[in-house]
Amino acid sequence: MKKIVILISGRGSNMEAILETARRDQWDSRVVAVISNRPDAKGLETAARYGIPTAVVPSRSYPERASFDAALQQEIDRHAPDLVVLAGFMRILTSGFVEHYAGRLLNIHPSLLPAFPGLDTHARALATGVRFHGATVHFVTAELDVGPIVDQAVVPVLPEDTEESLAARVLEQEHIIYPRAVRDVAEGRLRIVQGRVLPYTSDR
Ligand code: NHR
Ligand code: GAR
Repeated sequence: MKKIVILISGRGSNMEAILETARRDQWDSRVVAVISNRPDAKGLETAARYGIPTAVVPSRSYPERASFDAALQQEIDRHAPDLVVLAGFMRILTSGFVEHYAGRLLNIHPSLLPAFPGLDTHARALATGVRFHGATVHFVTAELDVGPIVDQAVVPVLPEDTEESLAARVLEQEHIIYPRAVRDVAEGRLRIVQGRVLPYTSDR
């Protein structure tokens, strides 16, 4: 049984998709804790409804990134997780933190990386006039939003789209690809080879 810790900052709909899928499909892996850097994150209540232990490590209370990351790492490691999942987690993490979880730290980013790393991805997609947009699940590395890609989903950008309508279309796909990716990584079905994510196969 693999142990998963989920980090959130807000609504937690991706977290809920993972909890719901894990329960429905009776995963062998288990979400052992949900941790937020914001005390007011709505996702904390959702996690509690699923009976998952929650904790807050308030980033506002730490003047330095390194001291926040150290406190967060300590809280995470109480659970000795096999996998740490960022789900709408809004704080850039220090290289020391990222290296501590190398190969077991996942993120979902709301764009088709390498397009639109960073924030405000839907507004930037609309402003750029791309015809397709989407979401990317990737391993987290020290450099922002460039880690090895686990999966992507594509959605069309429609002429009448607003930031909200586009975000909603992307989010629907996030809720499909993220639970699947989390399960595949937790259950050891994927490996990183020269910066690319490959399935384990019997013939290679
Ligand atoms: N940390 C590292 N080192 N590497 C990555 O790839 C990371 C990461 C931390 C978070 C998620 C990412 C996203 O999917 C993520 C990937 C926050 C920011 C940001 O600018 C950017 C990208 C992501 C998450 N955060 C501001 C900061 O100064 C704060 C913004 C806020 O609090 O609202 O940390 O998009
Ligand atoms: C999701 O769209 C996720 O991809 C994005 O924020 C939303 C969180 O929603 N993540 C980031 O922008 C990370 N910087 P959720 O809290 O309902 O899962």
